Amino acid sequence: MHTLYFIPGACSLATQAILNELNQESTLVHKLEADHFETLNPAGTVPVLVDGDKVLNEGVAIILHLLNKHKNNLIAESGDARHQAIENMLFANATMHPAYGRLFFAQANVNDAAARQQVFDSAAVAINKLWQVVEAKLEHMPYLGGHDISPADILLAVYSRWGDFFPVDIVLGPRSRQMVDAVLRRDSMQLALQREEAYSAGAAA
Ligand SMILES: N[C@@H](CCC(=O)N[C@@H](CS)C(=O)NCC(=O)O)C(=O)O
Repeated sequence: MHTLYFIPGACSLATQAILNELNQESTLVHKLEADHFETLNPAGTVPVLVDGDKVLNEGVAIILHLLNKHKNNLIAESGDARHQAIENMLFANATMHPAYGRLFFAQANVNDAAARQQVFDSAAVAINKLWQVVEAKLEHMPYLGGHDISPADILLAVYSRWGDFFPVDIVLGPRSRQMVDAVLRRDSMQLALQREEAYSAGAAA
């Protein structure tokens, strides 16, 4: 049994989708409802996963922990294909995620509207450039992992939803759009979204 600390729509959504892909049960706890969240993750970020007596931080490390533990078709067991899958996960988590992070940072910290829009626009240029990198990676295959979905596809699909919160034009190429839509339609993601919604509805009731 796992406990996943989350924020609705945040990158913890990818962790939950992966738990669902692996048919692993999880209890969700909103970060703001956790007792002393900083003892679970001093950095203050989600996802945090508690798996038995282990407290795990950092999205990619959490996903690798789950993939090592549970048999799956999401990542190759060894060799170049595994290396490529990890590289793609880090491209998503350490390159694309921070690029979107600039939008959230500007929203929270730049008070002057014109200056804020300028930061939004520059961030969007950088994000669009990275989506072009994804588009190139998908030239010969539907997913970053090849014919089948991989963890990096799930991470990128979650981040792709964040552009909607800001007055920016984030442009995904047609192959990236197709990949993202396929990931968002999957049962694992639909269930994750429904559980986040149900949690929020329960909290509001
Ligand atoms: N590299 C970290 C990034 C985590 C991160 O930035 N999470 C964001 C949400 S996507 C967060 O928790 N921000 C703090 C907050 O919103 O309270 C990871 O993958 O775990």
